[in-house]
Amino acid sequence: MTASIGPGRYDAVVVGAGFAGMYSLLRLRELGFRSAVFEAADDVGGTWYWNRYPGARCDIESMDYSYSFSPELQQEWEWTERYATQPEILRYANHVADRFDLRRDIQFNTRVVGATYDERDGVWEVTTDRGDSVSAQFLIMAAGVLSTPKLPEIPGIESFAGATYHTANWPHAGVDLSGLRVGVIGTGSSGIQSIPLIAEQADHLTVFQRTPNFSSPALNAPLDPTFVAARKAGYEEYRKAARQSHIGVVIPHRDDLATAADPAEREENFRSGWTQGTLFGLASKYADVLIDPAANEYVAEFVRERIKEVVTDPDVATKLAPTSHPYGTKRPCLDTGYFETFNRDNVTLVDVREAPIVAVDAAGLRTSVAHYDLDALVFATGFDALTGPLFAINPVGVGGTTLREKWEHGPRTYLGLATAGFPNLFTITGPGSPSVLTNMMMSIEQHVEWITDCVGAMRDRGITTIEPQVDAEDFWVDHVNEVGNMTLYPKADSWYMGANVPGKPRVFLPYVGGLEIYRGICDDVADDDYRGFTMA
Ligand code: NA7
Repeated sequence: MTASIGPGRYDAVVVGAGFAGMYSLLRLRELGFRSAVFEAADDVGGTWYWNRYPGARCDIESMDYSYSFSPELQQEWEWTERYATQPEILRYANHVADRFDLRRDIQFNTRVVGATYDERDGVWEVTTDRGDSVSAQFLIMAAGVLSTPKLPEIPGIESFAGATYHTANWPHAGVDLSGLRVGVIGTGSSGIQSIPLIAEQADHLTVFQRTPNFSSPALNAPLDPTFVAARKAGYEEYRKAARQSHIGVVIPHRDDLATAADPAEREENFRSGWTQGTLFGLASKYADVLIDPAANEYVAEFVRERIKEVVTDPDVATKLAPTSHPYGTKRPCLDTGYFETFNRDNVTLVDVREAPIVAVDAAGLRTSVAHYDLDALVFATGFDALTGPLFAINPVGVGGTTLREKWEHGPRTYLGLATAGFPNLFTITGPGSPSVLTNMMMSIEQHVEWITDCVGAMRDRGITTIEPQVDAEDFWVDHVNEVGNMTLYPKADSWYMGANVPGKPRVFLPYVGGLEIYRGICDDVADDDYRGFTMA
């Protein structure tokens, strides 16, 4: 059953029915709040609804990347692989929607296009692309962080005679690329996951790489039933530890420094990290990898050596070996046969840093030195991350100020949850929260629980509005920047820094202090009568 949201007044409007929106709805319902959820897609799943490109898969392990709030849910659901594929995660999202009967409050095929705060009545007026207009006391932005796909700024894209695809908007019926000359632009996670499978299908694949990325083998495999049984037996304890961990996944804490380590021992450690097949296997071996350039270089060189071992053509191997950013400062990737793909006869790597892309034309793509004839072009070019989905709605707050105007020089939030001048508006895993630096499921649960506890407490105390104080927000923005600047992250032109979108302010968007520290701060704020917020 799906909803048709009628006009009128709601306690809360939730934007988006991905994992953040679904859990928000469930918690609001438990509070007895009358809630309406709008979702642009025709079903639940958010990121996992849209990103259907070949090879799309989570790179946090399935038994971590799943809700922990319901012991029954986590016991009954059976993941089949260590790293779940997009279809399996989407099946899980659908199972959750059915199990908790969520669809009756979700209106699909409906994009929220505007939200204006009515100061007189203290409500948000929310409008959609289908002409709905509803008002709500609370507005919860669960619109995702990697949900505004970005095309490259290349002249002539519209003139291309073949088919074009963005990895984040992949046709639901799938795409048959067999027999075609395919070009892929982009070598982030989406490119690195899809390129090996596209290469198997295409007659010829040309990969246009601007920045080589660090990637390590995922070592994906079917889940071992003994491991699953043991994890399920201790799931509650494991989840407790994950909630109190730095990244929302339980990994050993280390104080040792790579720069102080014995070289043989360091090599040994990196080899063991490499064979873990996890995103953090290498960076977590030493405490200084993301802080000290010398320590980072040890990891970077280790990965470059592995690439050179796999790729048979030394020129291609050199081009694939990242040297322009420290390890981990762009999201590292987990792959299945990515570097091996460049040993295939039907795959060509084009370094577009060396020979920049000039234009797309009807027949293909032109760089400064050559023309590549193509039948299909795949954009694995990423997203306007974190702020893009919020600016697409561009809420209008107190005094008619838009979020875009307020965040002109970079996002300003208190705890990554709310922003002054926009009362009763909450963001989930937005800027200033640990968000994309963590297992998103753990961050989503923490945010949703904090927000719903807050609005429940407000109702119980007869409080109608909550809004951050400007000095508390200033303090948080400074703190987020300060800890970000203690790391090597700002050294890369990454989407974490907003660097992939022309004109976007160069600001480190997520909070790198760690989920456990962040959770403690949020709990303290709530326990201290929502310190830093004005409640009226
Ligand atoms: P990413 O990680 O932002 O990757 C986008 C890729 O596209 C990256 O290699 C970019 O190169 C490349 N790109 C973007 N624009 C261009 C142009 N104009 N020319 C050439 N190359 C270009 O997006 P993904 O979808 O792969 O992954 C996003 C996140 O999803 C990922 O980090 C995980 O958290 C899951 P650049 O590096 O900017 O030089």
